[in-house]
Amino acid sequence: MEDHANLAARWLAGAGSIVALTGAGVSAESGIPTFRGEGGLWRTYRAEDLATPSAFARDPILVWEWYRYRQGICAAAAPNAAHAALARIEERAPGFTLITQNVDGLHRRAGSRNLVEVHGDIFRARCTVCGANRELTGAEEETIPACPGGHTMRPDIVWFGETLPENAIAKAHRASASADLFLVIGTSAIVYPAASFPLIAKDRGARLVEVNPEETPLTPLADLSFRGKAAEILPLLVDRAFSRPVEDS
Ligand code: BJW
Repeated sequence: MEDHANLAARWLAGAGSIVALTGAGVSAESGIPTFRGEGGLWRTYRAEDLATPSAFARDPILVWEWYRYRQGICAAAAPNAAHAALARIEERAPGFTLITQNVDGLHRRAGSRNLVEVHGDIFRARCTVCGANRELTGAEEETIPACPGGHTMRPDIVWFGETLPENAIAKAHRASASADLFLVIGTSAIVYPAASFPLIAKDRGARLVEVNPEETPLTPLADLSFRGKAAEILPLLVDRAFSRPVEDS
């Protein structure tokens, strides 16, 4: 672990273009449940009932109630040491791109700015008719928000079977294709197309570093795998990379 940490720190300090892909595990230590695994949302709720266009068409009140409940959890949560470490990488490595599957807003609250949110934002609603998009403050009275034209709005989230925002995909693809170091943090790496970004980077010769307490389908491809919590491992790597002079890799 010690040697691996030093090596990863050297790669971080020396890389010209760093990209990270994060998933629900990065927010686990902020108290936000993951989707799969122990305590995961999909262990209690069926995705088909809550996170698909047909679920919303069938019962928009149920879907909104579930998202309001989760907004409450996200609003009460605070960014953890992993979010802070990623924001610090951006300060030190200006070309850094952070691709997140998370909709909780914690990366932004931690200070990350070059951020690509590929699955949407739980604090926004989008009109199902005109596409109008607005922030939800939590103070709204109505269960189902409406746009100024009176049409039903939905959570601005990418559900199963839906395409991801075109701009986000293009930016994530571009960054992945030109990365020379790609960090995969706290994701089961089974949901596509997000899980393809590290594969694109690896294909183009990038080094792949994974941080996750569990193995994932990407583990066999990783140049280094850290089996641990993001909020413990990432600050360690970032401290080593940027707090002291680094020898050549
Ligand atoms: C820690 C930790 C700690 C714990 N520290 N780590 C190719 C093949 C087969 C199917 C498909 C395919 N391409 C597309 C599909 C269909 C589908 C898909 O991928 N399905 C797979 C499940 C098989 N993809 C889609 O439908 C996507 N759209 C699409 O592809 O459009 C084109 C198209 C249309 C029609 C047909 C075909 C193609 C859209 C995907 C949208 C995903 N949406 C969700 C829900 C959002 C709703 C919401 O938030 O309410 O996004 S699903 C859910 O999974 C959420 C997450 O962003 C996403 C990824 O999950 P994540 O983040 O990896 O979380 P977990 O829980 O899975 O993992 C947590 C990890 O953290 C674990 O590994 C832990 O070990 C770890 N961990 N504690 C570090 N402390």
